[in-house]
Amino acid sequence: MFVRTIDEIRGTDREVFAENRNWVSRRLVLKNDGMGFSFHETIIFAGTETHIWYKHHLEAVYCVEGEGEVETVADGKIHLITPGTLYALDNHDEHYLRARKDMRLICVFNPPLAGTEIHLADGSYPLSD
Ligand code: 9YT
Repeated sequence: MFVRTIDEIRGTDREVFAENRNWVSRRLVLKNDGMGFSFHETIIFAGTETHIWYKHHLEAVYCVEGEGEVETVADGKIHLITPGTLYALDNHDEHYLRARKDMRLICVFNPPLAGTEIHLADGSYPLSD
């Protein structure tokens, strides 16, 4: 087994900032850990809107702090995100993520991220191989 803390990850290549500084992702479990998923703590900064469309990944997102909303593009539905709420992108759903307060989110990706991915212009991450 292994044990890791967020504090160990700060300032390493497992800490990735969005190019537009909308969020920071601290990646506790990655592909080369061999778990079959990756596991991240992501802070979405207050006042930001991020277009996301994971065409190659499934993602589950669990809010532990803060407040925001997610809007699915296909139907325009807006879901409030507060601590204790999980949303699952089980259909590669294109969406907008907006934070009213800094949101602390626990995110799980299948397939796992390799580590250094940043969002492409279309809101996706590339497949790592
Ligand atoms: C919720 C979400 O997908 N935010 C973007 C960053 C992503 N969670 C990541 O790379 O950790």
